[in-house]
Amino acid sequence: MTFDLFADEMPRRWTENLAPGAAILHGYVWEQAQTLITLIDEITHASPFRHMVTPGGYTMSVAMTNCGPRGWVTDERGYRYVTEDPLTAQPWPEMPALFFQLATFAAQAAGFPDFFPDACLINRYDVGSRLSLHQDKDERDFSQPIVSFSLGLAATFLFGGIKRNDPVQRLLLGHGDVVVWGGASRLYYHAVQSLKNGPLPAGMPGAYRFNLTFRKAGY
Ligand SMILES: O=C(O)CCC(=O)C(=O)O
Ligand SMILES: [Mn+2]
Repeated sequence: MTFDLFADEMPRRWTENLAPGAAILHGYVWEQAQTLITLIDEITHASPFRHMVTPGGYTMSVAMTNCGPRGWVTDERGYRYVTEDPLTAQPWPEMPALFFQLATFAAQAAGFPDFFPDACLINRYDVGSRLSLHQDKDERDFSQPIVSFSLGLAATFLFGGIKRNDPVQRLLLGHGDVVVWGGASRLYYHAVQSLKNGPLPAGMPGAYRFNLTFRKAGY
């Protein structure tokens, strides 16, 4: 068996509970992955990936864009959600119906039946890109979970606790995996370790990992 075959083998669907309110739905969007990748390509024709700058002046190694009514941005003025892409001065591209549907189904499967995302942040990790330990706390409605899809190269996801220095679980997220965290773990710290090269699933335009996080910004 070659690595390429391994990358394209249909994974077993199973749920791994991480903490109260948090779970990995392994393989949950594997069957729709190629369509999701095509939709990401369409979105990024209208609102391209870009490397945003943190308020501290650091250029993020992860390239980002958004779709949906709200989009997460960072610049020297801070972190926030905005309705227009600052790069194009146009509204963010619409959230594809398939994105919305899969995100709400995944939330439901993880115990959050009323999820209604109004924002989808799309991250692109190149080999070597990473995301340092943080909380998702720029949303106004913490009763709604975060739903996160992984596509492409596998990554090590660190899932901690409510305090920055709580111990972290190291979890491998592969093509088609979904993580949901809400309820008691909605504000748990998390990170993505520096992306390594590895088996690339079919349909990926390059040696990347895409991550979609669905959020209820609630602005
Ligand atoms: O890439 C991931 O798996 C997590 C992304 C994330 O935490 C974020 O965009 O806030
Ligand atoms: Mn996050």
